[in-house]
Amino acid sequence: MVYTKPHIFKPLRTDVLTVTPWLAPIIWEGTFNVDILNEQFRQRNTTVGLTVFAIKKYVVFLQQFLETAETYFMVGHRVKYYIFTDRPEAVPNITLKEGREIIPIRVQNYPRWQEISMRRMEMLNHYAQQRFISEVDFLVCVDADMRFSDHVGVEILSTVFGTIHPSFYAAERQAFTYERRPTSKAYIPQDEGDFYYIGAFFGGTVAEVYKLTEKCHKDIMADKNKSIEAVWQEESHLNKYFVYHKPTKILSPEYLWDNSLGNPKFLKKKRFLAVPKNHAAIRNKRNSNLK
Ligand code: 4GW
Ligand code: MN
Repeated sequence: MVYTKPHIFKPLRTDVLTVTPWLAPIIWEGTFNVDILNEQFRQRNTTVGLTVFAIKKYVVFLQQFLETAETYFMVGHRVKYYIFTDRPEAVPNITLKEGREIIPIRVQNYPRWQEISMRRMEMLNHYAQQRFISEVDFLVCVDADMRFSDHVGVEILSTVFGTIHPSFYAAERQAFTYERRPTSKAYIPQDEGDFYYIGAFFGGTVAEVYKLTEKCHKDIMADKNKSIEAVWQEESHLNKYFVYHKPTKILSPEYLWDNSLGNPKFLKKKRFLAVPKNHAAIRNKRNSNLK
């Protein structure tokens, strides 16, 4: 394999932070060689599980989600799409590349949207132990109202990873929308926390996603028993988890962007984009913090 040699006096990016104080890489365009990484992960015959929930009306997002994933997500590697849905018959029948498979998983619906969103932790935890552990090496857990628009490959894979929320990459701690009520299990004090991570994109090895989802689900249930619900539901619990179990890799906002946030100079690629929702047609309420 032919490629340019790394040079100790030539940092690949000087405009953005590329490593955290606990030495986890932050993944930006220009910082990695995809050929080297593909070779490493192919040697191990890596299989990736992409989990997505499409409950009720959210099945409308699946066609574009899956079609764009076929073009950009883990191309050349083994992929299993786990589609959690209450309407398995509505999962589109898409022609997939070799080594890729769609696996619908029937799950129940919950009447409150907050519950639909939060119960993802419980269901991921259950299926991690039941099924994913024997079928895939890594899990990538994402929202359904998304489309891939550029390369998302094995550079994201690590023991446990999170993604910087595109609305808060430059924000100070006080501006992070962490849960601030000490009575919630998701509480984070004002002087703690590194980044504000988005609930729509996280993952890791099956064992680590099992631990993460177990902790988040247990804390969600503990809150529920005290009649408290964290300000941004499971995203608040994910952020709490990452304060005390720091991610081993962090995805830059290239990996979750929203075009309503513009085109900042540092953003060389937009790899995974939020699909604008017709809020009136698709959902009852909830203002997204993706703004
Ligand atoms: C309000 O009426 C709703 S419905 C808010 C979320 C709803 C919902 C979410 C749903 O009806 N069905 C569903 O499958 N979901 C899943 O939860 C889906 O995977 C979605 O991407 C994820 C998080 O909800 P969201 O994308 O609407 O949240 P934001 O706007 O914060 O990305
Ligand atoms: Mn979403």
